Amino acid sequence: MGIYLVIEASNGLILIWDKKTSMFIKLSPEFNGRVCGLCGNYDGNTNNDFTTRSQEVVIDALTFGNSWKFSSSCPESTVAVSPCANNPYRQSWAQRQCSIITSSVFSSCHSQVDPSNYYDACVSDSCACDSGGDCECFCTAVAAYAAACNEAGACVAWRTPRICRKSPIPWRHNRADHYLKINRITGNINGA
Ligand SMILES: [Ca+2]
Repeated sequence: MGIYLVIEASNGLILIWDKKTSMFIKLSPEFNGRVCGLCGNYDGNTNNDFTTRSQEVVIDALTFGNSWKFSSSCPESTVAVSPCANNPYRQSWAQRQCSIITSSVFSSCHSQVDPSNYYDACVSDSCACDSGGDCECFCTAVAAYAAACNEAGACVAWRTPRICRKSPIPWRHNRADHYLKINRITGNINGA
């Protein structure tokens, strides 16, 4: 049983889901600059990723996010209170757990991918999981850094029997078992 479920569409869209709280969307190069939405426009320029539905480039994340609401009847998002401020009793636990990202375990990656944003996101996500699924949020956050490291050429074996237990078979080796080929995806693609 692999960690990830992979769905590959014939149009070049690949969805990779960890069966928990994380979803990766990959597009083939022909989508370059031909998509829009919350994941950016895939044109290689990060400066215009916050482009609103009305094609305005903004700085504020909320303005950007709210512009892509699926329905105008959905409420506007407002500034979220820091999860660690809401759940202070979880903060030290989250910081201790997430320190794996800045530890020697990932030392081969630190010069390739700056761990600071991933560490902050890990602490925030781990604080936010205040009822059940503690390890899901933590493991997903660390896995996001590991995936970025892998993309940068630094493959780190960080899972252990005690930390986000390792899958018996890496997903890249058995993903064929989980492939679900879909021939056609309908609707617009908002993303990447
Ligand atoms: Ca862009």
